[in-house]
Amino acid sequence: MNDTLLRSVLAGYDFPGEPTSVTEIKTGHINTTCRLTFREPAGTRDYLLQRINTFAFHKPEEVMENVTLVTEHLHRALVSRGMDPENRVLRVIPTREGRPLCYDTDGGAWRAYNFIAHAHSVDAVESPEQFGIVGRAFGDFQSMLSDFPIEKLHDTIPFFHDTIRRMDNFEASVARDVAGRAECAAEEIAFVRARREAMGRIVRMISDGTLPLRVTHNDTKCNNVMVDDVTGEALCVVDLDTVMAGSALYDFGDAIRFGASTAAEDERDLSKVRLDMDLFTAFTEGFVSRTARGLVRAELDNLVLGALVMTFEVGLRFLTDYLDGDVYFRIESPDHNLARAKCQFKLLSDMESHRAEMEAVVHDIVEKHL
Ligand code: GN1
Ligand code: MG
Repeated sequence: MNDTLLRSVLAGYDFPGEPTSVTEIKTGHINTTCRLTFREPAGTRDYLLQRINTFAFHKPEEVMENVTLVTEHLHRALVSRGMDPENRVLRVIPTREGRPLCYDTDGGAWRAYNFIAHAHSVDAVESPEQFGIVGRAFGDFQSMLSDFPIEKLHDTIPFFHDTIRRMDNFEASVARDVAGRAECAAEEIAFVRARREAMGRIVRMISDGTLPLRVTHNDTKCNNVMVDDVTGEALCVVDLDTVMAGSALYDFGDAIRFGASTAAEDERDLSKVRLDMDLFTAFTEGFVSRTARGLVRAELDNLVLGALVMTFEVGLRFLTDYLDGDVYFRIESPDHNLARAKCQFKLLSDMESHRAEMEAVVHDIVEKHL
């Protein structure tokens, strides 16, 4: 992290106390995040400072309008449920001028949040119980925002989960082949093309009104839930930049894609990549127990489709970025995006062969909670 830039950002805030440390947090492929520690008379206090990646988010002001409205709504929802919102919801820390964003001397856009204390997030789920907790957390998130005025939300990344548009962009990238990589990805390109029709179903069901639009998180990886260091209970859902109007299937599906896999998102040994049915069942139970009554039948009936489509879509995005020469996702090796795509497609193939089992699990859980 660049010290001069950081100093110019810190000067924009009125943090009480003396800064004692700045530590970069490396989870996340998009934004740059760090933890700031300040010494105060009564002890130390931490904040989360993040630079918003404006290549991904073209209008950071709109991101912060969404985040402010959503966090205020969540705060009120927690209070009305008799919960203490402290440490359970992000709070935007305003700059000296009272603004939600601070621009550094290079024009980079930064924002600060309260730091969720005595908590951590998990990149790999350790047990079905733990994933059930994550399921309840995203289910509660969905239900606490069910009365949020959706028309107030900006599309921070337009067409974010528009799988059909993403397939069109992918075809354009294959045709351009700017990095000369299409030949190395021939098998994956064929894999995508074979699923073009099937994977457009959610978008079509939204357009024809079968699926309603809801306030959705849109990036429901398990590491976006902070859990209590001691009790393991979920405290706070974070990474709210992509909260937009979307389908509940996206949130269910993306959580399964990431958390119910037997391997990391970029595992290269594909023999290790499968869907773990126990994890799938535990998350479904958690999520559906909190949302069943708020969702319509078409949503409950298509949760499994959500898992398939989200796995496909992220794989497609990794593959597209590989073809484009790695312009979007942060990578650690030249073929990282291709490895990620292969891993997602292996997971999707496994889901396709266990689809009937997945449908049966969802069916039983839904019936139980309706
Ligand atoms: C990105 O914020 P982060 O790094 O958790 C991406 C998600 C992908 C995810 C894949 C704004 O999420 O859409 O699902 O990587 N976020 C954005 O790991 O594009
Ligand atoms: Mg994210």
